[in-house]
Amino acid sequence: IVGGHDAADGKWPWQVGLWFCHPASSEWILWCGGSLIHPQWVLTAAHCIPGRNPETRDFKVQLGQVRRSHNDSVKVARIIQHPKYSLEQGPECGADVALLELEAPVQPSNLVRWIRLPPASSAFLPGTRCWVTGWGNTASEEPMPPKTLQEVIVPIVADEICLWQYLKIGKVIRDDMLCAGSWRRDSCQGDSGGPLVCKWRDTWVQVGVVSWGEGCGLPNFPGVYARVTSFLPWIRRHIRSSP
Ligand code: 4AZ
Repeated sequence: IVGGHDAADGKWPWQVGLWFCHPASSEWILWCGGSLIHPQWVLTAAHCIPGRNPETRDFKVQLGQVRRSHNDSVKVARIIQHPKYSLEQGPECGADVALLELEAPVQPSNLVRWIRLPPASSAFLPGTRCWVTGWGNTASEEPMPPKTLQEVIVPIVADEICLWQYLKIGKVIRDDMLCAGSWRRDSCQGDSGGPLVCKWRDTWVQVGVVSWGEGCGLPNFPGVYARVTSFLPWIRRHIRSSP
């Protein structure tokens, strides 16, 4: 997160940290963000799941803590990547969402709670002040991962403005993406998979999943997010069909 500050305990109770056992060093690293969208399901980015045959044992999920810690993390039982996500092309081709089923449902508390998905009909006007959270880099030039979860306000950017700005560097913003952020307020590497949340009629809803962007916090290049409303039927189908 660029331009943010430390989040207070319990302010973003759906935020999770996705830990990955790095094959080269076999060390656990805080690899990506994610969000609890149900007692037993986490939404994250498809590009946070490396490789063709990911193993559930290489992942674990940190809940209810703003500090980086995998001490009481939860195991992953199942990984479901969106079928339209392309491993070869990466997040710029869209469908950058994945679901993680946890081994057991979590108990809600002051520190752990799931976030609502937005109604299919919801729309957020350009300029709407939403929030993005994560443990990713706080600057693009000087990677400096923070100890505490960071939060920052990012305005929703009009689709046509974002499309035009990225077209100038030869990149296409697709219908299943949305843009948010401004100069010096953005998500960054390491925040991927984490939630972009907005208030909808007085309740928080998750509007985006941190996906990609040109640098971090640059003028004219807002952060690009997977648009949650584009994936509602896919998400609901998987969550419903679990035992
Ligand atoms: C990344 O590399 C990344 N500024 C994530 C988010 C953004 C840029 C890059 C958005 O994972």
